[in-house]
Amino acid sequence: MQSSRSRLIAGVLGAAIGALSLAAATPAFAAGSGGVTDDGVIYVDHELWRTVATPTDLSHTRAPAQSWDIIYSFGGLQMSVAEVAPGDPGFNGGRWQVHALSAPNGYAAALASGDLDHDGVLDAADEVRAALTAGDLIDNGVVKQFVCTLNRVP
Ligand SMILES: [Ca+2]
Repeated sequence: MQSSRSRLIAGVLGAAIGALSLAAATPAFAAGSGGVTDDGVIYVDHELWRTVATPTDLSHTRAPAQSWDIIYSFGGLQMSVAEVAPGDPGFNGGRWQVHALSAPNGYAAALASGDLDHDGVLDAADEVRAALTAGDLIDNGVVKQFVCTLNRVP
């Protein structure tokens, strides 16, 4: 009797913790960051891609982490950067986890440590990771999950 009560309490606590983490992910979406990028345009490996159709918000699903690809969102500092595009090895069919980035030392510092090809913008995932490694970008975690395909901008 006692142990089944303990299991019940553990289950309730687990559900509460799950609800809390979902709540933490919700405000950015509710605040109208619904567009991942300005104009739905995004960098992948130094090329511009455009999001297609209306993104489907999947913030409340519990898909395993490995079935998502990452979009790095700069919160208006520059266009977002995705780590893969359709056709790339490991592309998960347009299932995206958006990570919010911030630049604690300023955007110029992030560029200085991450803009590996010196074209004035962080336009590839390896450039974003270089700035993250240098500490000039901070990954504030997942703020949104959705499904949306990408088309290359001509
Ligand atoms: Ca660059």
